[in-house]
Amino acid sequence: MDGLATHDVPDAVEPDGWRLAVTGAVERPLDLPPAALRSMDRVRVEGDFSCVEGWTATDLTWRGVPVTDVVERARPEAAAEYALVRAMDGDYACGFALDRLDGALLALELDGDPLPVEHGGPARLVPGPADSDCWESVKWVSEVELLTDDPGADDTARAVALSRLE
Ligand SMILES: Nc1nc2c(c(=O)[nH]1)N[C@H]1C(S)=C(S)[C@@H](COP(=O)(O)O)O[C@H]1N2
Ligand SMILES: [Mo]
Repeated sequence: MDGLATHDVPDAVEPDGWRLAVTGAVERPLDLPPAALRSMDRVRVEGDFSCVEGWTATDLTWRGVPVTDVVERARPEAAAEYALVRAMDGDYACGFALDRLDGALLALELDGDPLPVEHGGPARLVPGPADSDCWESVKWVSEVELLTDDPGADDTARAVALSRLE
């Protein structure tokens, strides 16, 4: 059984005092402390994780809050169709059509322990069962911004992640 690769944690990542913001095309913007997320129903997602770099981590068990539950609490506007998931490491942000977040988790635990900062703690987006790219598993999530339009060039995740390979 192989685990996740361990990458450097960028200086901008600051887990102390972490909160999760839900912003943009919502009626009720949220700024949630960790205790608020821990008080929500949590679910488990199991599976392997592969990076385009050529490695696979097998049999991971993530536990956390469904992203859609968090988003619903902010009451998205009817026109909201996309989400840009931002992270603490600078301009890292990954865009999703909202229906792609069905089944996605805001993971707070990995294999029964609090998610270590090396692997994206306090919270990491774990995309649902549909095919996803490794850079869509956003570590150090800080904000979910709801959008009415495709985020286009604001979606930096692929470019930033690939620039960090090697
Ligand atoms: N915020 C953020 N999330 C990220 C990345 C990143 O650089 N920043 N890299 C992505 C890539 S390319 C991979 S393969 C995985 C690596 O996860 P790991 O460090 O837990 O192995 O995180 C993904 N999520
Ligand atoms: Mo990756």
